Amino acid sequence: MSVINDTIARVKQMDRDQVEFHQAVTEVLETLKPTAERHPELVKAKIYDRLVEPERAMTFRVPWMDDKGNVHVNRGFRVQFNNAIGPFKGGIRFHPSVNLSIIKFLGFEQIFKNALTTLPMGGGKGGADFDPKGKSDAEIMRFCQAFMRELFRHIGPDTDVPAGDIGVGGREIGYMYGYYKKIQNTHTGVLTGKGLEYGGSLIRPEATGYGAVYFAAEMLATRSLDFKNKVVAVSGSGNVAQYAIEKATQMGAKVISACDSNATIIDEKGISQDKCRYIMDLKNNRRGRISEYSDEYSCTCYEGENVWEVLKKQGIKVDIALPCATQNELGKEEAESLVKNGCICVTEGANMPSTPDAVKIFQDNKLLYGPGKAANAGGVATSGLEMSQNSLKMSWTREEVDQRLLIIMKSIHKSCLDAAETYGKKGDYVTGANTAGFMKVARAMLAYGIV
Ligand code: NDP
Ligand code: 2IT
Repeated sequence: MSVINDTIARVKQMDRDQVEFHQAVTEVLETLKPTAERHPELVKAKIYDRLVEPERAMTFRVPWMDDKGNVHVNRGFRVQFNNAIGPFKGGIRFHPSVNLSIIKFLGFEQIFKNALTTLPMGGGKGGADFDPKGKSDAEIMRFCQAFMRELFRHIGPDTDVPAGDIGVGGREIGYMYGYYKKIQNTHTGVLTGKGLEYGGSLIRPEATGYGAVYFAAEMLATRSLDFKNKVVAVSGSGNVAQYAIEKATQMGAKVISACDSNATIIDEKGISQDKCRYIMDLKNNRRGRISEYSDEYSCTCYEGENVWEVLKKQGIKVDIALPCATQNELGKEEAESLVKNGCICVTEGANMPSTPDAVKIFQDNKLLYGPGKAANAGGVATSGLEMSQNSLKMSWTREEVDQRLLIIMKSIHKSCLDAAETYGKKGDYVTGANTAGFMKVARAMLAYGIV
């Protein structure tokens, strides 16, 4: 479909160096070609060209002072991508690799993800090229305050509602929300992922990891399979990975891996609930390295390699793979090795963790493959539930929120399969997720006219 090809070509030409953004746009738009054939009204209204252009993209200076009195300057970002179906919504990432391309890819993915959740949320993303590693609490606080000193003017509970992502968890949200409240003198649901004492929702910390496992369970059920006695590989050891490990283990699986940016641990005995709590304490309280796990539990540790590289090199077999670390962590050769070793299901807790070549290998070999924008939507869905509770000035119980999360994940799974079938790609979760998310947003954009 030439309209779609033209849009992809335009993005590549206009935003030449934004490789991650090109990757996300190409992956989504390629699967949307049938929508352009069936809905000439979308083509006429230039919905595809409008979709790839953010409503607005801000970059800003973030000056801050370290404990020794040295001044540093970082670059902050907020990309407000699309608010057709609700306020802009999406996380904030603090990582030295952050640039406009990465924030745009994440914001673009967020549009479709948020539409899939069934809740009224548009897509956005933000962050800074700040490295939280090795910083004191006071330095983190000063950075968060400096970041919010500019961000506050762009956000609001009905305008744009940020949350966490890589490098931004409960501590950072606390510092950012506290500063927003101070300078705006309002107590609103302007950030999600807040602490329970000041408007947070139960289950929000667990939601992305739990949701990804609920989604994987739905995928497995289509082949009459489940997590019981399955060997599972999880990558990462942060928020998403921790709760994916916990939930998969609760469902009867044996999770054998975790990693951080320095090393991978392989624990053939399985990461039990106790060991998972050790990882949570290590990463969230002591801010240590995953290699310490191998000293504590005498298992193997591979320095300088991620989970997928280790599985390939060591020829380790897993039934289910849950990439939960970062974008493009799982490449072609690692995908080939997973397939060769009998992996049946890959469900993404992270955003775009599999490269396009890897995705093709999963699909060609008929693996169950659940793309991040569907499988990890439980996090933002529960952020949506946090917004609802803030508006109602109420808080729901743990069981109530968990039940709603489960229902939402099942509904996303069904929407993906239904849309895939409607658009001639039965069982293809990539087409399903992109198309179902897109059609909701596109119909809203059409209703508004040319704005
Ligand atoms: P965290 O910062 O809590 O954890 C990230 C983890 O990934 C850390 O263990 C980190 O290691 C590891 N990691 C980062 N980069 C690399 C790398 N290059 N190689 C190996 N390991 C790496 O972030 P989250 O768990 O929140 O996010 C993980 C993924 O999930 C991201 O893709 C994020 O966008 C996505 N996501 C997050 C949601 C949320 O609610 N938090 C919701 C939906 C998706 P180290 O400790 O060394 O930095
Ligand atoms: O990628 C994501 O969906 C997130 N980082 C969570 C966003 C949110 O607003 O909860």
